[in-house]
Amino acid sequence: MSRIEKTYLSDYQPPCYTVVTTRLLFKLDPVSTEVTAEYHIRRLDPQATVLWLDGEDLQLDAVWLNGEEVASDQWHIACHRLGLDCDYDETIVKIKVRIAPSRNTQLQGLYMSGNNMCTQCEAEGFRRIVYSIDRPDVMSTYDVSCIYPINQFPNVIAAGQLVDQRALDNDQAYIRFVDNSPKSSYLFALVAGYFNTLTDYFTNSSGQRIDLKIHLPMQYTKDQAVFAMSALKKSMRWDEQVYGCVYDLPVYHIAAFADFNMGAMENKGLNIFNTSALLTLPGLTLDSGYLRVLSVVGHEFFHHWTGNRVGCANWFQLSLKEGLTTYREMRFAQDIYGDTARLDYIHALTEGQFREDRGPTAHAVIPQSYEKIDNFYTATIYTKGSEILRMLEDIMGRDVLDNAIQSYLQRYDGQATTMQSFLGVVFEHVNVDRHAFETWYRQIGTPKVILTTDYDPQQETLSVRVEQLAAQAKRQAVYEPVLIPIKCRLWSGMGHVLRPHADSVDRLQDDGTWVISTHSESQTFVLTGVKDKPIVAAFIGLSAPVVHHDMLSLEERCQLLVFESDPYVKLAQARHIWRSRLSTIHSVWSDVLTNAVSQLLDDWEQDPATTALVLQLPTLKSLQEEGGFDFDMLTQTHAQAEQYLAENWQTSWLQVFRQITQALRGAYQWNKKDAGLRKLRALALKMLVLADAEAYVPVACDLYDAADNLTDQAAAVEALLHAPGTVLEQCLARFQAHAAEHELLMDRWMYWSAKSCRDLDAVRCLLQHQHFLKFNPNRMYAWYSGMMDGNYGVFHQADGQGYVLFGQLVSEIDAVNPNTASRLISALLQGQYFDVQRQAAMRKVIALLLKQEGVSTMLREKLASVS
Ligand code: HT7
Ligand code: ZN
Repeated sequence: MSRIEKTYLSDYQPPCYTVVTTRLLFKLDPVSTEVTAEYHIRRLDPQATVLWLDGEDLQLDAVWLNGEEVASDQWHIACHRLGLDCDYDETIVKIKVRIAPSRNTQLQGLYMSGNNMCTQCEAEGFRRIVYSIDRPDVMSTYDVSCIYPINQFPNVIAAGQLVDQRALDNDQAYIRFVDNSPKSSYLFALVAGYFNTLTDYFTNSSGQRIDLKIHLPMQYTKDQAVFAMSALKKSMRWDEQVYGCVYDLPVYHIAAFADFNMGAMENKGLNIFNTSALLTLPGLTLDSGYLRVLSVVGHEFFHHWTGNRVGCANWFQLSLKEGLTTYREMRFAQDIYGDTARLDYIHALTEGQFREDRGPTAHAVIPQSYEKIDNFYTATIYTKGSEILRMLEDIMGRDVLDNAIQSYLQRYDGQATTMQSFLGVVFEHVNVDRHAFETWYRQIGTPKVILTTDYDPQQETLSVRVEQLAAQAKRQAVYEPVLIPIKCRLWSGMGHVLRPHADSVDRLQDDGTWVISTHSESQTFVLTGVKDKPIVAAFIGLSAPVVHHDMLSLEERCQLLVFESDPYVKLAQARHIWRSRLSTIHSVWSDVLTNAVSQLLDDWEQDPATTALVLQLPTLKSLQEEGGFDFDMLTQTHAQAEQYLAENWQTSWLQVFRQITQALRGAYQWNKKDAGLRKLRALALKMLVLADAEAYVPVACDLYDAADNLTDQAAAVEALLHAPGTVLEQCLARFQAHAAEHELLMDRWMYWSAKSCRDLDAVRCLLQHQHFLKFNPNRMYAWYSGMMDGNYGVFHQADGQGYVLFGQLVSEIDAVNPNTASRLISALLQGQYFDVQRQAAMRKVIALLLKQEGVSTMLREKLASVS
């Protein structure tokens, strides 16, 4: 049984010893790599006499203290820690261990990806390489040498300056890198193998030349890294211009691997990427994938300042680097791609983070305790952390916020710090209720905001009453109000913007938007100068991470769908409409809704991407896991409503399809305009196939045949998912044949195959497929997303057999890679929204997994959250 040990924020103590310099020598060998670490240790706490070093899965060979070998009976190893008596102010500790990269299937520490070697040290992976003080507030310089078989690993790269490289006897070689700016151990990185390297350079604002190198395993051609390289250069320039953050190391390496637990890792000077977050080609990458690569490349680069140069004192502060970097990434994506990029972050919040808050693993942005910090790389830490900062844009203005962030970076450069320090700087720039703002970081759960309005035509005043409470009142006994900015715009019933008097609101803008900020449980704002009875478009741009309710009628919601230009308001209203209409078996449709749909389809050219999102029904998963539905009934009404949407507007869908096809003539280009058109055309095609399969399946097949890009192929396949007969199977077989060329295409094939399984036997069959690679995270997430996006009904079939099958799979994966298992399991943790029969079946599987011998700490922590 793995250890059960919690770490508490309240127990945090600064380190007793720190590491001044780290010298590492690797003798690289996939089967048995020898690692020697020599640390210059400095005592910080004069009372300390025992130096504790972290280590996991290491074979300890020898230890030296100030040049003297320590006899093995003097080592104390307990609970993954090595204790050494060390009653000195300055000490040189040398440690030799052996590790086995080829047996490291967890993908944490030093491991093999194919024939190449790479590292992943965040959060606590460095201790799987060598005994170390593996905590983020210990920062040291690194001097890294490697002896390696030159034929097996012709390229070996670590961060820092290359200071020596030579051939040795017996086909061995030696290389040495020195990184003199202190960094935390989780930022250490090393890669080795055969690479195709794309090179370029960037001249920073101080005139210094930075060499840029993207290293790809040999099976990938360099053209697949060209887009990422241009994204890197854009992020470097952008960070200089917006935040004054200059990159000043002589080289910036990126290496990509197909086996990686997350999207990418910001190791200082040597980022490591999942191939799925780096490689692009039109035939390989969806439109959404290009935006993801742009954002992830930016994100990792922005960590150079927010995370690497200014770090976290402990892992409870994870959102200090991840929330802030996600916020900067979003700003970058919006500046480069356009404001529509915001929609992805809104989606991550409302679909990912809100769901997390509703489930058993809900936690605060600054959690109070954890068992495995790896379980806390969550939507709450990243997305909610970012959205909390984004609120400050509407409270204090972007420029003031940017200045505050810059001051923080200057003040704490080279240090590992806390959220408190960051907020301390922010509150030097703005005068708001600090307590109510900081509550966002401590309190678990999504706030719910209820808006009620009262218009007085005589006085021309609008009273807006704002109440806030816990969205999940049952789970949150005490709710503390938080600071919430609400950005709004008023519409007349005729579609004109109504402007209140500027002195009755904050930040009244030319576009008619304004802000009210509340920090109490209930507050009423009185707006003056409102000339007509208004419809309030509230939370424009999603100005706070809350769920909100208003008292609008269906007619008013439909008016907002048509009048309002803000995509979030449109989406929120559409979601509200679909949700409330689908919750009854009575007719979903009414005249006002029908007219609004017609109008949106007539005006599709205004904003094709948002039109597609508004007219796409929310997924079964998203509706069910918000609560309030009988699953079997929802499945039925959802299918009926979609069918009606397809059939009733068949002529409009066809017109949209034809007009867009006309507009998209010419070779594929990734840009906002074309991507929006492709998105809406994909929906139109799906609707046409639903409405009349006989007529439109051939149209989908033609699109597939003619496509010069994956996005259009995807549009065809997604439409064919609704076709009767074997046409989809044939199409997928063709896709599979060419997907063999690239594992990212095989991931896509796996996604569609999982989506298209019509029963559990088909799922079982897929699990036996040669390309169902249980131990490759990308392949497993592809399968999982396919199941959840398109096959939710099979997974949740009433007899619970879907859960049993899934439980077995997760258990097998856990034995090899707990990180993947722990991420996949979340599907089983949302039982509370299902009927008792399904709930019981989920619990049974959870109980079984918990009892299993050898269940990992990561998975157990998640399972145990369902109590
Ligand atoms: N900071 C990176 C975190 C990360 C990670 C964490 C746990 C296990 C594997 C991991 N790979 C990368 C990602 C980022 O936010 O940039
Ligand atoms: Zn990050």
